[in-house]
Amino acid sequence: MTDITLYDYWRSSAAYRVRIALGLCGLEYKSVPVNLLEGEHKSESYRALNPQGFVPTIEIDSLLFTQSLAIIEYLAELHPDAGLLPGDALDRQRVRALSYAIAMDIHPVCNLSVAKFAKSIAAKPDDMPVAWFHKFIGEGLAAYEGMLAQQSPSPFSLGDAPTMADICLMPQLYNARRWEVDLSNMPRILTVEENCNRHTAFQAAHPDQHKPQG
Ligand SMILES: N[C@@H](CCC(=O)N[C@@H](CS)C(=O)NCC(=O)O)C(=O)O
Repeated sequence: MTDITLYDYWRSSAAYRVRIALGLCGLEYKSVPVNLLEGEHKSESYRALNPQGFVPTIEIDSLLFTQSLAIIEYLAELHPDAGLLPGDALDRQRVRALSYAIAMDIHPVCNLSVAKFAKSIAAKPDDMPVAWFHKFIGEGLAAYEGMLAQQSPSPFSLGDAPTMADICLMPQLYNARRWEVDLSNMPRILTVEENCNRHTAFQAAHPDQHKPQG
């Protein structure tokens, strides 16, 4: 892999996942910002790259890839030593289950366009989006905590090193904190968060490092 361009938005959880994965694989990349608030992801030129009109899109050696988990699994196959997915089939299943609990069950209902539409038809629009995010992020993360509690304690979501599960968890926690979701009853998640926060790949991918200047 020589030439990598990430179509990115600093606060996008899905793009943040891919930034972490690239860091864990030790891959350098060029970032092209796509401003979601200005609707750039719905433009004809961006949809030519990603027909779904979502970020991220990644271009690797002139090939386009979409869907953050599919991108991460592709990177995992090309860079098995990065440990994004464990070598053992049972552990891989566990990591995927944790990852999907966030990426497929929490994230889609908290997407910008979904929350905006929900607000437009809500009986109590003034409660939106806070009540919405508190419910779906709070319940979803409580379930993730329950999944961790079924396993023996470990520094990361599964084992002693970060995997795709932590890559999905950290952006979701960033959002949870942004919306002030109560995480106090989630000790296993808080331990994982602390360990990820010490890791350079997670630090470098943090939205604060990718926020537009000025
Ligand atoms: N399943 C997709 C989801 C991508 C996605 O939802 N991206 C969000 C940002 S985190 C987006 O582009 N939202 C734009 C919108 O909702 O209009 C993936 O994992 O790549």
